[in-house]
Amino acid sequence: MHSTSRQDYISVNFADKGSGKYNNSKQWRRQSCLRKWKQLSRLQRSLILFTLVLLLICGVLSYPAVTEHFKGLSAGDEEKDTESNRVLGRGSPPLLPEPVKRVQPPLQEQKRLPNKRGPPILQNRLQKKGNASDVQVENKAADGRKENEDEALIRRHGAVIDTDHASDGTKGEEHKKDPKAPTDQELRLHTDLAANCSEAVREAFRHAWKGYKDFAWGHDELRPISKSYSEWFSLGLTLVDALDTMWILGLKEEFEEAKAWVATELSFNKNIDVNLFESTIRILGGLLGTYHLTGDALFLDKAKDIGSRLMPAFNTPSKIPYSDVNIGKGIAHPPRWTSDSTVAEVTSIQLEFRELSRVTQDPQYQAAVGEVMAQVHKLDGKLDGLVPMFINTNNGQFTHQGIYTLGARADSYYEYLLKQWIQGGKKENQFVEDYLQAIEGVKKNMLQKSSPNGLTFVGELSHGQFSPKMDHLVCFLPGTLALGAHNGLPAEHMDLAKQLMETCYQMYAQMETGLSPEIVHFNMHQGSNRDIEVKLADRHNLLRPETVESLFYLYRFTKDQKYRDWGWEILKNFNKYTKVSSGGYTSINNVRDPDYPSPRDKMESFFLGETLKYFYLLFSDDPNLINLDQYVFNTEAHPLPIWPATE
Ligand code: DMJ
Repeated sequence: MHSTSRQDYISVNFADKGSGKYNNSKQWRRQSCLRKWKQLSRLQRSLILFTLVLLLICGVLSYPAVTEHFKGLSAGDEEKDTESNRVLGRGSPPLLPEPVKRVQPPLQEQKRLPNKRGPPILQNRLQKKGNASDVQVENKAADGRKENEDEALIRRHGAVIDTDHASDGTKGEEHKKDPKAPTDQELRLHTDLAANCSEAVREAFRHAWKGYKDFAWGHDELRPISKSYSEWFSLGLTLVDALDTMWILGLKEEFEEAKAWVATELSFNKNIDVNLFESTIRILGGLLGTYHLTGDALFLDKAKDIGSRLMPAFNTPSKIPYSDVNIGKGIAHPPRWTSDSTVAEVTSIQLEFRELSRVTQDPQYQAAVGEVMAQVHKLDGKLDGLVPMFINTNNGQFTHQGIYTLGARADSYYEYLLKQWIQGGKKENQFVEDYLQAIEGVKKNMLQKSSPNGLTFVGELSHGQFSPKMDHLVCFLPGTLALGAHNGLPAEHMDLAKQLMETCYQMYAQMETGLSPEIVHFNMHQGSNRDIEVKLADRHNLLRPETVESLFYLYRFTKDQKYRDWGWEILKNFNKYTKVSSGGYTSINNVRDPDYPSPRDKMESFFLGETLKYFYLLFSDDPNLINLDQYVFNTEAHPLPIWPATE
């Protein structure tokens, strides 16, 4: 039935073929051709065949639709590779996506691509909200509003690009001259985007502050999930750590209420044990930084008070300070289980005490911390300038020798070598010599590349054995290297800074939440299919600042927009996975589970003191907002002045 209605190519053809009539003359022609072909010599046949094949190839290639088709296919393949690079971090280079204008796949699809991270700012702004932790309870209304603003910005950006490439002859010419140079409009747009990002940081700060104010006012740390607080030193740690951040962000109201608390409530005359390093970098550093920004003597008085109360820590047989001091009783002691102090702790209090001496004209502070540096400089047990993690307060010798890391317990030793040199006007050569030697030591002993994508990373060394383990804390290093290069140290330090910056970014981008774990392990074996592994116990994120800090330095010195894009992406993910609706942000247990990142119920003071400050400075277009030729940041992001040449 069906076939009769389509008789033109079914019924008729089959019938003719079956009867044999239709092909009679054709058959005869074929037979005669065959006879002629057989009469030809083998050489003649080969020549004919060769010519026919050649003609066929030329014909195919000269047919535009076909070539376009093949070109299209290979372009598609390339795109696919780039896409899988984005998903799995595969291929080299580029490891990172180009800033394409592309709409994100729907949420369900995103879920199918769990590792998909990394699109820069414009692309990110199109990312759909959703699947945040059920506990964190995002501020949906605010997010919705932000998203609309973002999309409007993207549309405007799109318009700029399109206009430039379309009818405007002059702009077209400009593009021909230097296709990479941003147009004035694009520059204005970047400023516009940056202003919006800065506002997002201020919003994040206000949200964090609200939680602190509502549930932890005057206490050390907010516990945002349980709407309570925790004490460490009982000194309003978050408030003091955040003072200069509020000043820098222009949050006057918040600053004034915090200042009032400092004036009326902050007392160091308390029978409490504090950790020398932590209270120096957060409290002494915070007060000194705020004093310099505001000129308000209140903060200097408080700085003098805490500084002098910390001094008993240096009363040890070796002059290497104890880890803890009772600031009420004036008695210091090591931890109960050891007489060792941590190397990073005793060598990362110098910027603050040196500055305290300068502003008080009292040399005792600088002398005490200078003695520590002088001793550490002379000690045996270093490996190419790299220091072990512990030092004994009785004999002043390194202990637990043979273990080297740029992470916990050693990190800021290297940072403060460079920064003391900068703080003192680059005159104290010992510091920069030790720093340069240490960086050579890192390059020689600790630097490796991961597989399959060749991410440069800094591993650890244990008795000659290399371990491809890297703490998030190590991500201070790109920023420090860049700062050194900015101050005249080898340009190759900047190259290394850029490579490590990319690695630190990948530590975020390759996680399902887009947030870095505390510790990663890099694959070094050929044939591995991912560069970064995370052990179960290392999956937490404490809202740490190091990567954002380095992004800030890298952007300041290179003006490469990608560093802002990466920062924006990280900020978005902090908002998505760590923001608590009732106020505050929480550290999380599992950066690999976007459905339940598992809140730890703690907002560390450095989130306000450092992380949000560096975010803000990253997006600020004002190079004088903490000019890096006038200020040096302590390891808790408190700006201290670089000493004038006359001093
Ligand atoms: C901060 O207190 C400081 O940045 C310190 O140098 C390292 N640990 C935290 C942030 O991670």
